[in-house]
Amino acid sequence: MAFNYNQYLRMEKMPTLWCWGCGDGVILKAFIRAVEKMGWTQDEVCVVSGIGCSGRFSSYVDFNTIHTTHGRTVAYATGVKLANPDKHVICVAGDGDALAIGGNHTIHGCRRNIDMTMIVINNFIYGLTNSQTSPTTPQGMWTVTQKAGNIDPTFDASALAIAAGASFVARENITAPKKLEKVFVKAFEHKGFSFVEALSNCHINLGRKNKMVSAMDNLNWIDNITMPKAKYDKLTEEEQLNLLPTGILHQNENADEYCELYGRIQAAHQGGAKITQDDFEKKI
Ligand SMILES: Cc1ncc(C[n+]2csc(CCOP(=O)(O)OP(=O)(O)O)c2C)c(N)n1
Ligand code: SF4
Ligand SMILES: [Mg+2]
Repeated sequence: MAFNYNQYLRMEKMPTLWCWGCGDGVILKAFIRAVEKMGWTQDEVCVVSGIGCSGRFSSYVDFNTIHTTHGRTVAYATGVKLANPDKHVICVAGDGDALAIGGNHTIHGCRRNIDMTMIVINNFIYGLTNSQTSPTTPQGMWTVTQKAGNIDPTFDASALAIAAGASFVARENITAPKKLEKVFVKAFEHKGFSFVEALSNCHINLGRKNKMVSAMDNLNWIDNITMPKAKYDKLTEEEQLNLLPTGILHQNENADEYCELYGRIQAAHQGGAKITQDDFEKKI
């Protein structure tokens, strides 16, 4: 039987506001298929998105959703998860949202290892607001805020998530939508903070300024700067420069999960007992 996407979409919001050829639609499709593979009901899922073209995500999916303020997805999602540990909480944020204004929240979400998934749609630019430099804009690219080329060193989102303590980190390219779907499933299955960087195109606000006028030009460029991790690992450091490995980059199934630790403290508190430092050490 054909897959019924409409079941997961708010059809009254269609067509989307995304430009023709925008990668956000590819990510939406892979996301829905991954949720379906998990066998979750729509009410068991909560999608929290920020502001940006990527932020529209929560408007289009028919789950519990919060379309929240710029850079604050992890903060809202943390509250949702702690109050509803049984819900599957998924943040969706742009590169600007997750790494510039919301950078601190992202770091501390990774550090706490809360059982949720953060999908960062990295299109290397502020898309919605018309082409301002983001932390992932490659050096040398033209933007409206750096009209003689970006001189900021480029930020590696996945490397940041690993360093900050996320227990699952993966990167995929939207030109491989099946791989993206599989990575989403792996991230959803993981117990702890899973971080997925989905590399996407914004041919309108990155591409047109940088000789990648069509969506395909922009996607070809992403293909040229990415490589599966196994192949990437065989390169010399010099050869790895300016290339991004894809696939699962880091996974630790043994890290303490935050809601579980919090639940144990709560259970110890029940009945109003005072917890000593010795108790605390035993409980966690
Ligand atoms: C507090 C605050 N600052 C600035 C903005 C303006 N603003 C909206 S979206 C955005 C950047 C979007 O870029 P990104 O997060 O990469 O998402 P994309 O549009 O590329 O998906 C900015 C600066 C805002 N809405 N709120
Ligand atoms: S401006 Fe860029 S990111 Fe936004 S919808 Fe258009 S192509 Fe997509
Ligand atoms: Mg962006």
